Amino acid sequence: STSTKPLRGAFILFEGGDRCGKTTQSESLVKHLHSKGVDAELWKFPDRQTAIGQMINAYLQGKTETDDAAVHLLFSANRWEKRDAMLAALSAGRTLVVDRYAYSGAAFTAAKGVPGLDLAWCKAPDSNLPAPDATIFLSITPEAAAKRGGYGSERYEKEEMQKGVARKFEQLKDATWHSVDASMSVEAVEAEVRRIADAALRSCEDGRPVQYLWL
Ligand code: Z5A
Repeated sequence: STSTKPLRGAFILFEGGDRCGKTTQSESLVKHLHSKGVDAELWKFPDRQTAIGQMINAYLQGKTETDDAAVHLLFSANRWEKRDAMLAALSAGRTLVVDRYAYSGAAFTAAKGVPGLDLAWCKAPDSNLPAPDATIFLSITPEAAAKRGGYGSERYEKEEMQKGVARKFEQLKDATWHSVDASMSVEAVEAEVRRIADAALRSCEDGRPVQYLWL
């Protein structure tokens, strides 16, 4: 075939701690892909628009108190409710650039240190969700992140929590994982991100099927 349309879109995920630059880099990558004629869309989790997302939003803003296990399952359900749309977009050839996903889900809950809610328990509800083709982990020390302004007012935006989350992310590294030094300039991070994204797109053009968590 002479068509250059990929068989399916790529699932490119951004993960990382507070102020690592996910918003900056995910928006920039989508613009870059559009400029190359790639059908791409930016998704963000939690998706605060849905009914479940509104419950999560109220929790993150400290307006409601929810049991730690229950809120973990809400974050997961917020991904499950998007699963069909995600698979449909990928198979229609649309590349999804996603800001946070199941790795954040597991890392943040496990970092709370609640008895029983260990990493294995935290990963279980997301099992069999579509897996990313590439996970771009924007790595930054709390010290470097601190230079980007103070912590926000949401529930997890505290130094101790962020340090614990970084340790959990470390344990979640898998074959999709690409760690990028996020303390570099925006342009230097962009260059690394584009290189990783290009390779992910090529692997999908070569027929890599959609993968599933946590295989
Ligand atoms: N959470 C969870 O518990 N369970 C789950 O399943 C999921 C999430 C999915 C909300 O996430 C919270 O939900 C989050 C995890 C938890 N809690 N925390 N922390 P969110 O994604 O909505 O919120 P966020 O992680 O706090 O994102 P953010 O505040 O939007 O940060 P960011 O996107 O990583 O950073 P940014 O806005 O691109 O950059 C921050 C600043 O640094 C900004 O001023 C930039 O201009 C600047 N910047 C960016 N790049 C650079 C470079 N390279 N150099 C210098 N300055 C830079």
